[in-house]
Amino acid sequence: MTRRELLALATIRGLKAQETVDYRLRIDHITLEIGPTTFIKTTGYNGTAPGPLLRMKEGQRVTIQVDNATTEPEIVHWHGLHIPSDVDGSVEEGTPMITPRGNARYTFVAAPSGTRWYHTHVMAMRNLNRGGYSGQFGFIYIEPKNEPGHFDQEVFLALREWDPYFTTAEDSMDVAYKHATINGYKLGFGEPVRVKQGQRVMLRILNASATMHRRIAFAGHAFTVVALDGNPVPVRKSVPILELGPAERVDAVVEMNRPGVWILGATEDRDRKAGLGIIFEYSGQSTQPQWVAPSTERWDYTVFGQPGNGAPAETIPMVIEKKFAGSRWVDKWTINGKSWPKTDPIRVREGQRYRLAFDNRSDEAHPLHLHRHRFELRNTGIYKDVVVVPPKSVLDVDFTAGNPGKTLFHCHQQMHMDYGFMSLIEYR
Ligand SMILES: [Cu+2]
Repeated sequence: MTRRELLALATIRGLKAQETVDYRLRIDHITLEIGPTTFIKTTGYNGTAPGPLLRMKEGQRVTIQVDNATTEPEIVHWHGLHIPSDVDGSVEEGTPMITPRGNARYTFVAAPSGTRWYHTHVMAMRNLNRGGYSGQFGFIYIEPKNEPGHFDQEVFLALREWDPYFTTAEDSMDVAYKHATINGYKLGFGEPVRVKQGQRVMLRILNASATMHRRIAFAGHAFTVVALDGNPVPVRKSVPILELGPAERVDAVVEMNRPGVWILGATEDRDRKAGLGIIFEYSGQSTQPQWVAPSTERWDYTVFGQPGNGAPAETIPMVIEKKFAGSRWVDKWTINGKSWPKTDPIRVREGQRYRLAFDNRSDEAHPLHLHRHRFELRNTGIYKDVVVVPPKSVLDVDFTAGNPGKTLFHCHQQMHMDYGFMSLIEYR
C-alpha cells in the first residue's frame, strides 16, 4: 500500500493520521556568492537562493515544515496553488504568521499541476532587506498526471536582482539594483547549462523580481511556449523573446539545433551587464559565449490563445490610480479610489463567474495577482494567476469563484503592494 492510500484509509476510519513532514524549509540569514568577490547578505531558505525545488505530484497531500531562525515574523505563500486560506500564506486571508524563532506546518493538497513557486509574503515598506527584496523564493513543480510535451532535459531558471537601493524617478521614490542573477549567479559565473545537439530542453522560467519587468532572449534559438504561469496554453507558438513581469512564469521548449556556446539573457544590454543571463554550452563546444539580439521584442499573450469562454454575468470594475505622495516619498496606489486596508472587499458567490475589468490609469505596468484561483484572459482560453496590465490600458480577466475563503488580490510589484495596491475577495 502506498503512503497516500494509507493516509486515505486512516481518514476513512476517522483516525487522525500521524502527520509526516515531506519538506523542510529553514528561514535564516545567508550569504550568496553571486559573482567573483561579489557577496550578498540576505535571508533565504535552506542556505540558498533560490531555495530548494519542491517537487510534488498533483493531488498529493504534502506537509511542509518551516522553521524561522530569524528574529522577524515571517510567512510563506504557495503561489499558484488552489489551497485553503489558512495555509495559503497571506496574513490578510487569515494564515497565521510564523513567530520569530518559531515554526509552522503547512499541509495542503498539491494542485493544480504546473510551474508554481513559493516566497515570503510580508510587507517590506522602506526596508529593502525584507519581503520580496530578500532571498526567500523557490520553485514548486507539481507534476501533472500526463506531462505535456516530451523533452530530454528540464531546466529551472529564476531571475532575480540584488543590492536594492532607492532612487528618485520623476520626483517619486523607486528601487534600483546593483546586480542581477539567474539561479543566484551573475552571467558567466555559475556553471553553464550543458546541452547536446538534437535535445529538446524544457525551460521553466520564473521572474522572482520584487519590482522589475524583464525581456529574455536565447541567442540563436527560439522559445516554443507551452505554458503560462504553469498552465498549458491553447496554442503553442514559437517566439523570439519572452516577457515576464514580477511573479510570472513561462514554460518553453527549446530545440537544441545550433551547436555553439550561447547566452540566454535580458535583451537590454545593461541588464545582461548587471548579470541577468546564463550560458548554454553544447557538448564539445568551447568558443566564447555569443549574444545575438532578437529580431523583434514584441510580446503578446494572446498569440497563445484561442476563443475561450463567453462573458460572465457580472463585471467588477477595477480602476487603478497612482497618488503622488510628495517629493522623495513613495507613491500611494488606489483601487476604485481606495488604498489597502480601506479598499472595498469584492463579494462573490461560490460557483459564479466574474469579470475583473482592469482600467490602469497610471503610467506604470502592474503584475496583478489573484491568490488561490486562476483567471482566464478575456476570451482566450489562457489561464494565469498573474497578468501584466500595461500603462494607460484596459484588460479584462474572468474567474470562477470556486475556492471559498478569503482571497487576496494585489499587485505583485512589492512597492505597489506595500503602498495600498491590495484588496480582498470575500465569499458571501
Ligand atoms: Cu503595481
